[in-house]
Amino acid sequence: MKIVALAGGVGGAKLADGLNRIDPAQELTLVVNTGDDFSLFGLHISPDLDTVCYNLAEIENPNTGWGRREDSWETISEISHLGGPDWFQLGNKDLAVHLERSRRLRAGEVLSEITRSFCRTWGIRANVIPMSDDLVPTIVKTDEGDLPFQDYFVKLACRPGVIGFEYQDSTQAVPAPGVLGSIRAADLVIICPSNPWVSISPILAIPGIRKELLAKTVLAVSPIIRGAAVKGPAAKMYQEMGITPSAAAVAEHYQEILNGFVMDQTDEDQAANIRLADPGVELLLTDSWMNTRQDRVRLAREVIDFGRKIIKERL
Ligand code: FO1
Repeated sequence: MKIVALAGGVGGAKLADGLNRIDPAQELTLVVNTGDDFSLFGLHISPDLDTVCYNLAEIENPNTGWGRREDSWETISEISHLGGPDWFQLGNKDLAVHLERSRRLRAGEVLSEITRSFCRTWGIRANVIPMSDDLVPTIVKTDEGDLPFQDYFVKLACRPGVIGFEYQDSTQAVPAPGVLGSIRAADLVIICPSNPWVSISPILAIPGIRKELLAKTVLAVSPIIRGAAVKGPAAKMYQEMGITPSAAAVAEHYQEILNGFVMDQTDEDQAANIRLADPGVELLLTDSWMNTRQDRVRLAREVIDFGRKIIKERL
């Protein structure tokens, strides 16, 4: 089966990893958020691309989910000692990736080519593509003003109250080569349990992507369980924008493009609301926690089986 998954952040990377490990192998393309890309020390940093790739290559830091396993911190410590910016924790191995990516960008390669080359080196089976080779920085509109995403997320630890989001320059951006084609050819599109506002909406803001999805069987997995985000500020964001954080709120977020929705079995009380708001959407209630690598594969398998069932019914 040809599968496209949209992903960003640690939750998204976990399911992407599960989908990549399924046996027998599926033809998997991962379209990854780059709205959180930013520049530091003159380097181009792509945290979500790296988080997805590190998880697929099993070289991720298992404690944080982002950054590298068994990394060391001499460079950032020395920068800190010199009075430089030390708010974004860059390990030495991770820094090598940003240095080499930035060198290649300056030499004229585009992000999607560089990503393909890195994935070959890391032995990654799936086709990993950034949503765009163009810069589309996410701006968080807050009660303390407009903030670049990493300033809001890391420097200010998500403290400012969120008013809204801007996916800057998205209207002029072009999907990276292979994004639209892989969606067009896909049997199933899976929206990973990533933050809807800052991981998935930036992808949907790239011209052409949403339109392609309307013609597809699309499933989303809720990153919110019992009103709280599994990781990160998604629930806080919903709350501050006046929406009760819930699986139902996530389903509503994607309503226009959704055929199926996967939510945690402990959220059964949400099911009726979702069915009422969108009678066309099919629901799968399951254990959606991914604490171990086996959990990732189990959930990925369940999501794919659910997708197969919906595809059959839609024929
Ligand atoms: N997140 C943090 O909360 N603090 C950090 O210092 C930090 C460093 C970092 C370095 C490399 C990388 O690839 C990711 C890193 N992240 C850090 C995570 C990142 O900011 C977020 O996970 C994403 O941008 C949101 O999906």
